[in-house]
Amino acid sequence: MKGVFSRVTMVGLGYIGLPTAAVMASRGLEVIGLDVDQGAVDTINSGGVHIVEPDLDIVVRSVVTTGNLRATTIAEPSDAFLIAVPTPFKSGHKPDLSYIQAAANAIAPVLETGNLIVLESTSPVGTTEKVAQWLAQARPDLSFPQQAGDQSDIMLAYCPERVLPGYVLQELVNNDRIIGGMSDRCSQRATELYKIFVKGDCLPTTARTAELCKLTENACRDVNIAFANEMSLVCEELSVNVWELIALANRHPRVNILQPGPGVGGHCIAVDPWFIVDSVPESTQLIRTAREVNDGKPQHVIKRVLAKAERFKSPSIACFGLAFKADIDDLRESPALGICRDLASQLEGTVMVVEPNIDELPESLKTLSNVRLCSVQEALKEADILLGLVDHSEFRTLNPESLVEKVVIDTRGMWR
Ligand code: SAJ
Repeated sequence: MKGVFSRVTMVGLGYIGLPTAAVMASRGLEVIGLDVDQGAVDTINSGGVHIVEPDLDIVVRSVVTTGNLRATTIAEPSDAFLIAVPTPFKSGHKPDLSYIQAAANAIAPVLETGNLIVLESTSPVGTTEKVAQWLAQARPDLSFPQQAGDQSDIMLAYCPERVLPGYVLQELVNNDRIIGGMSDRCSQRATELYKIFVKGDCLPTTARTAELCKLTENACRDVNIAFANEMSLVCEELSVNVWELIALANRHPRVNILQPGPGVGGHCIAVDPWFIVDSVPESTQLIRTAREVNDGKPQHVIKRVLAKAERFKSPSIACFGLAFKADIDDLRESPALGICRDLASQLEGTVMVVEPNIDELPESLKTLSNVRLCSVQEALKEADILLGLVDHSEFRTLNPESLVEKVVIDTRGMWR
């Protein structure tokens, strides 16, 4: 049942916006995808996708063919506007809200009485209120919830995305959603929209609580990963196998330790906790320290590799994996990428990158003459040191015999 919504605009057609637009379109809504990237707009309008996510290509092709989804760079009137644009940080870990502000500016001229605006981008507490203020300045002819409460012409809510890359299409439908309306009517209207495609529960709250809830979820995961990473340092010093230790500790009914790795990557867990620290710096020692523990891990890995490399005259190091986690092609904030780059610039030798999910090296590695992309077989044949950075399925199933002659540093515990 579509009810009051027949046309919805998705602002931002990235890793969250495009799947959300496609899923809404597959439920019969007319969805307009608004993006500043003309290349992405053209790709989508021709039925293609510019990001990798299982089955997304099939859904996008289908909804573009039926005419339910089309992309544009120019805003059009709609019943609802969802905003899923990036919120990176600037220097000093300060949140950069410029993409959200640009999105608000883009839709302001086409807003009409009765419209709903939902912010999905991960944001510091108070951002939805800021969006409402920007829009009120741009459209003094309309009333907003901070002025008119439940009677406002325009309704605003914050509803964080919570999907896991690799499982986006399932999680978009099945996960529970937090709906933080700026008034009760805003929450009700946003719930009506999400109920068109969400099977999970829609849980109403305030916009500020919803904003902090999203940051809390990712900060919680970051702190837990930091604990695992710290234990991996402890284990190295005490000659204990951290993977065995964690597996055994997790047999306690109330212990559930996550897995250590070469650092925490991606555009969420490595970024979002800073938004809490930036808002309340005096009260966030644990969250800040966890960030520092996780951010310190790549340097620790580099030191270990360089120490092992000393015994070779011109060592070749095969780095297994470049993505920020297993079985995806996303290199954003990837610790593996930074490790490969720093190793290549500090090493008198060669870095062989094995990354089955990409066809060419990213710019930051292309410019280094001692780095090349190669196959698993080449790496196993030629490299002196095998460095496991990402536990892609292709690497987890390697024959253990192919590793025995080599110096192996496995940051993911995949070759135990
Ligand atoms: N990692 C570890 N050890 C672990 C788990 C993860 O080192 O035990 C590393 C990964 O290798 C990766 C990083 O942490 O480098 C982040 O990976 P992730 O799988 O924990 O999370 P993301 O960034 O892919 O997605 C997270 C999810 N948040 C939570 O699980 C609380 C997802 O639900 C959010 O929607 C997403 O952030 C987001 O967009 O905010």
